[in-house]
Amino acid sequence: MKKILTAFAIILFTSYTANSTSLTGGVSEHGAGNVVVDAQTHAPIVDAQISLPQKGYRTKTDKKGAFTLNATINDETILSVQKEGYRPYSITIDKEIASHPMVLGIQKSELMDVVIDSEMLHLGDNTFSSDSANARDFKLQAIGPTYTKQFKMTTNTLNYTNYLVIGSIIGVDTEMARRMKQNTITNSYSSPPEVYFNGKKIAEIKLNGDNQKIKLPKSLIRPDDVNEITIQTGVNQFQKARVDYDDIELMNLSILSE
Ligand SMILES: [Ca+2]
Repeated sequence: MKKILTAFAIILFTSYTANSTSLTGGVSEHGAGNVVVDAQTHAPIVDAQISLPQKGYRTKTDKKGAFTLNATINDETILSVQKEGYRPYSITIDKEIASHPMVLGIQKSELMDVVIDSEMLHLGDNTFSSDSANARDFKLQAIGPTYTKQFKMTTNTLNYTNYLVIGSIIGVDTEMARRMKQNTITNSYSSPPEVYFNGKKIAEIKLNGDNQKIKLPKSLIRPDDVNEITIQTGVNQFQKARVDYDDIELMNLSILSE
C-alpha cells in the first residue's frame, strides 16, 4: 500500500500538479506546494487545520490555501484536514507522496452528515512488532481493544443509503494486509477488526487505507433514536500464550447518507 489516495485525490493530484502554479502562486514560493481546495469549486481553502496526529504536528493553510509539512515523513502516516463547514478529511501519506505537491479536495458538509469522531483513536494493547503496518508512527496510548460510540439518526435517513465511513486506518495486520505487503511481518497475522452496528456485526476490515465505506443495513437503523457503532480490533492468531490484540489507529468516523 504505497499510494492510498482517495480516487478523488488521485484525480486532483494528477490534474492539478501541472497547474499548481496558478493555485499556489508558484510551487517554489510555498516550498512543498501543497494546497487544500474545495472539492467542488476548486477554490483554495483558507485557514484549514492541517495535522499529522501521530507526529504531533499542526499547521494551517494560508490565504492561498497552501501549506507546508515541516515534519520528517518516512513510513505511512495520516494527514488530517479540518475546516468548519467541511467534512473531516484524512489521507494516508508516506515519504514518496509527501515529496510531491499534494492538492487535497475537501467536501462541504451536508445537513445529514453525522461526525462520530474526528480524533485519532488507537485500539489494541500497546504491544506490537516494529514490523507491524505503520507501527513506528504509533504514538497514542491504546484505549483498549474496542471503541463504541452512540449517535442519533433521523427518520429521514431511511430514504437514503447510509454508510459508516472510516476516514483512515493504519496498523491492520491481517493475512490480506500481509499479502498486500502493507506490513513486513513474516511469522504471524491477526484476525480482522470487526465492525458492529446496533449489536450486529456488519463488516470486517481486512486492509489499511482511506475512506473505507461500510454500508449500514436499513433494517438495523433505529430512526429518531440512539444508534451505536462498535469497532473491535483483531487478535494475533499466532500468539497462544496470551491474547495479543492487533494495535491499529483510525481517524475520522462519520455517517454518510447518499
Ligand atoms: Ca498488540
